Amino acid sequence: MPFLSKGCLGLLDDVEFLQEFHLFAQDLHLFHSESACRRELQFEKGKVNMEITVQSEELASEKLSEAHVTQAVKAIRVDGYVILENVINHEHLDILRERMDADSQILIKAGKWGGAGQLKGHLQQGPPPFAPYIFRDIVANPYVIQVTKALLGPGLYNNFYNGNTNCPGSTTQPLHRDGAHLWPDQEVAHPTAEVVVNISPQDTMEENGSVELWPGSHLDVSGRQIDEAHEEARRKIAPPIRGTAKKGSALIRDLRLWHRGVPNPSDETRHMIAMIHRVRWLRSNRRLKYRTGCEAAFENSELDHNAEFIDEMKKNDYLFNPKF
Ligand SMILES: O=C(O)CCC(=O)C(=O)O
Repeated sequence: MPFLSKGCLGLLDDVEFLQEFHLFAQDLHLFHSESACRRELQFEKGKVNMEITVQSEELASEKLSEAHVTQAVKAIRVDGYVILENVINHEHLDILRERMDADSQILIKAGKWGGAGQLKGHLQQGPPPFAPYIFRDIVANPYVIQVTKALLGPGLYNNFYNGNTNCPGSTTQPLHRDGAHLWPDQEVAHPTAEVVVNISPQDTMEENGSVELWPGSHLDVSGRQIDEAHEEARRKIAPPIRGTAKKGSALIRDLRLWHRGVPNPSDETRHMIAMIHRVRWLRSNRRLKYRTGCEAAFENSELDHNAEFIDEMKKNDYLFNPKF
């Protein structure tokens, strides 16, 4: 069983850990100076674009400009999310969408509702972890990794490859975060240590149930449960927006950002692949399983894919028994 990992899983010695933690602490300082500017940034909102369209020169060199990296990192730190547009080949997305549509029907037929609250109409649905459905511009997108590396530092690794499908007739999920703050009872939030990378194989918008996002809520240091009073108080500060994104985009969001699935009024399923990039020193016992034959998509990447390639995979196991 070959592994594709540079050894992220808790193998740091103490000195290395302290050095990295020191860098994180420096980041914390920078982060709070930036948070202090949050009001001004909101005031200037028209000028602070949460959506970055990757330009032809950047595509040619497979590298974002420094200005775009800075803008993306700042957007995630301050508002909790950014959308990189024009970074994924549409043909790849079409191939994936066709297969994922068919997979949704299998889960729907089995009544296997999932995601937050396990409500009817929402599926916890991962993309097929084998060729020909693994694409480098999805699992190892260089523009996404440039941003997540700038945010999380070298040695970052992926800890998730699954997703959420919002089906026609779905209802509203409970408002939630995908992960808590690393330390409980903080007075101020720590910098981003994990981000979710969401990629949809189609345009996402209100009309097909794009995810609801609550800007800036990743900095809210209250507990994991979000009750109605808290929701209403937050709405007055910064109301939710929708994760509207063109096909070919990647939405990168702080794991702590409040969000939820809302009704999909269309007659088509809306898929949303999810990966989770983590700072190197967060431990994980999980290795992500892919079937042998798709290794090339993961090679020469600055992201540690934390991947294990296996010869045998039971039919539909990735749909019914994803191991988180
Ligand atoms: O599908 C969506 O729009 C959001 C799903 C979600 O956040 C969840 O199930 O945890």
